[in-house]
Amino acid sequence: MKKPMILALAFLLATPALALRAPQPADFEDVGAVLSPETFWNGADGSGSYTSGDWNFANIYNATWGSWEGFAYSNVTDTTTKDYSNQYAAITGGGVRGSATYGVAYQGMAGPPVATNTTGAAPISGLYVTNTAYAYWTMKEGNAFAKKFGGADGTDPDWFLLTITGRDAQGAVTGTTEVYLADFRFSDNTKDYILDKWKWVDLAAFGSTATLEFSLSSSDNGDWGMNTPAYFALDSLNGVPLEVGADSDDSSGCFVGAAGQGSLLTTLLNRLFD
Ligand SMILES: [Ca+2]
Ligand SMILES: [Ca+2]
Repeated sequence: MKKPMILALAFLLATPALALRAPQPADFEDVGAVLSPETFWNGADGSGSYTSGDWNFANIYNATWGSWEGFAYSNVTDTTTKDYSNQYAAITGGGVRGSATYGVAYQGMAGPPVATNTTGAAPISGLYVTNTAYAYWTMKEGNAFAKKFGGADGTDPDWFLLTITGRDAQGAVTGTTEVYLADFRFSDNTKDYILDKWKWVDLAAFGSTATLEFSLSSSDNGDWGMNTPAYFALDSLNGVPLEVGADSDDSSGCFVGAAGQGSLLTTLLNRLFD
């Protein structure tokens, strides 16, 4: 482990342009600092977006209907209310590393929510994602609009998928990755899951990226589109992954392979200039 660390550090020191400005992750604590407990921001002020760290999160608010889409942020801790009234809650009941605030995304009529790096295209480490309580309980138990994942006998190969697409400043795709927020496709049903922890998604292989688009799809669809509530929660965008096993069910924080090299660099950058 030491040798690649030293090599990466040497590379950093030999590249002063890289070290001029520390990338600021979107941890949502900056915007969340003025939120009252158990509340959220959903764009009702008509501002059309918010910025946390280096990242701007687009929002569309409809004052006539009191509805929103794109990105909100929240410090709601209620993980047990199962319906739409609890649409701003992450199933974890809080943010990454015990933080209060996290982002909530909803894919509405305008299509996949988009986050934009306000500093332009820059290397990206990844982000944490999890389910919202509303989507989690809908998949777990079903409701009037959506099926219980797995079906009555638990064997239906249902899935709820988040597809993340990175683009450079010119709009060219820098990378695409898929994260299953729920996956019942395993023939061994004991492996079926609905994500209920923060999961690190490594995007280092995307390289220099200006925007991230988050698209949700599901195996459960009807005449009006997807039946599964089109929400997910996010935190620590372009931050540093926790040590494996801390509160992640994911092993992509390991320094393995080419993508790991990018993570290591970003990790060092963040640690050096935090
Ligand atoms: Ca946070
Ligand atoms: Ca299965």
